Amino acid sequence: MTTAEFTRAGRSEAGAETPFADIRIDMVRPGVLRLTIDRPKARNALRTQTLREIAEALDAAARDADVRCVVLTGGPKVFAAGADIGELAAHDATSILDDARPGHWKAIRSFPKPIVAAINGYCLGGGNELAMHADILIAGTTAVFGQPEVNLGIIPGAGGTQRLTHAVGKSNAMLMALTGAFIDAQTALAQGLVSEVTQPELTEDRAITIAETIAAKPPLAVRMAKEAVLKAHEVGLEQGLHAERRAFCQLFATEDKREGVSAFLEKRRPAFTGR
Ligand code: CO8
Repeated sequence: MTTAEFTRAGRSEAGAETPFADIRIDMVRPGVLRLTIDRPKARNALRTQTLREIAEALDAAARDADVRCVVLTGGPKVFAAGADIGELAAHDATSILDDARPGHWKAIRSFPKPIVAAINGYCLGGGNELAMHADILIAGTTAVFGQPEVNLGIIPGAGGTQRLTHAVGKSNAMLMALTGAFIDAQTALAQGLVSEVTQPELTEDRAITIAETIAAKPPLAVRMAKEAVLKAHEVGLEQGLHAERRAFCQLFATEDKREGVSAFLEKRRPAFTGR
């Protein structure tokens, strides 16, 4: 995708903030796109438009070779307080069948490049489900995680029952989904929901540093590593090992593999091209 096409999807030529209504995107470092949910008055609640904008921004980023990794955040105060409850109120059992949001979630989970989430404050319901679409989760000490849908007479509807269970195990997931109880950042760390806990003012910086590291790696290897790790959640061991082996062998056909190995043997820094 050309810069001009990407601009039409929301990034200015200069890589500055975007005209989206509910999100902001900017190139925060070379190769690193930051996507910030920006509905502070509604605690970053994810209305359909918010999800659509996130999906559109990621779709454009997927096709932009300049983007190697995405940092997903809600800013310093709140990640996202869940689905927009006002919108949920307008649905009944028939209209929810034609809901546009599953399509947007599908686009988000199909994003092939790594996403690092920087989470401060409330990360609830659909917000926690969005965070779990990221590949690496970094939490500030103020982060609070929960799946409080049960309090509304519903259950998580964007993969929460599945991804949360994979992340924290059955008993911990049940505790959250059945009681609606929140957990703090340290508990989320202990349970394996997040990778690290930082001071809140450092959460984004830490996520950006990780994203920068990833952005400097050979993109094809990064993409296949993400795909292979996700397979561990999706298929049985035999199929997962087969997918890993296939990706491993494919990478032996890349220029980046030749460059990475040569650079190591020649004791120099590699120059990866993404081919
Ligand atoms: N939806 C819509 N508006 C919200 C939401 C929300 N999820 N959360 C907060 N707001 C709004 C409030 O209505 C309020 O608006 P106003 O100022 O106009 O009255 C404003 O944000 C500030 O909220 P509070 O005054 O309540 O702020 P507090 O700091 O006191 O409390 C909380 C923050 C704890 C986050 C509290 O607002 C709260 O409990 N929010 C609801 C949390 C929740 O139940 N989330 C789950 C929603 S259901 C869900 O996510 C289902 C997922 C289904 C699939 C995914 C689809 C995207």
